[in-house]
Amino acid sequence: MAIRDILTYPDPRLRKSSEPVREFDDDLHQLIRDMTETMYAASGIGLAAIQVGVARRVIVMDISRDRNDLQVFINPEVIDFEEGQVEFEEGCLSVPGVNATVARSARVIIKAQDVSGIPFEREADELLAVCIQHEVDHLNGKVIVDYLSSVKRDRIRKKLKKELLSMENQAA
Ligand code: GNR
Ligand code: NI
Repeated sequence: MAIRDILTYPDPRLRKSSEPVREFDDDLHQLIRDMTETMYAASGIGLAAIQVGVARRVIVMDISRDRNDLQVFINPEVIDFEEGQVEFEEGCLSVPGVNATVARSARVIIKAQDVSGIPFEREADELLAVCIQHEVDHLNGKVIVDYLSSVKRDRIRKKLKKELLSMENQAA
């Protein structure tokens, strides 16, 4: 297992739309193990593959308090958005130090495949519904700053770009 680097906004790779998984092979399972380790190491509740630079439709998630309830969704789709919205203050491991209040469906039906490719459906509400919609956004190249005004988004982009440059200069 290995902890992988998490890409940060405005890295252009975070804008890519991820491709469906077709082969449920060792490579996929290795990716899932690395994503899981990376998510736990970063104290996140979810991670999409594109956040570690892999443009595949893979999500890992653990919203449990004890951090012992891993959920994996391959090729997830929201097949039904039920009525009613929730507003939640969201964070993102790819946009460090930023919170954005996002309104999303309070209850959704998810269709996905498990690590072996077996399809399943489940209903999600509360934090699970918020998190899965956040992760599906990543698979479609969308990040939480897109829910902010363009003025705020620009400010965040400049700040994070500057931080990234100073980190690169320190490393050099
Ligand atoms: O760790 C995370 N916390 C979080 C909090 C509120 C709403 C969504 C999230 S997901 C985020 C991890 C992450 O960036 N996943 O893509
Ligand atoms: Ni995120």
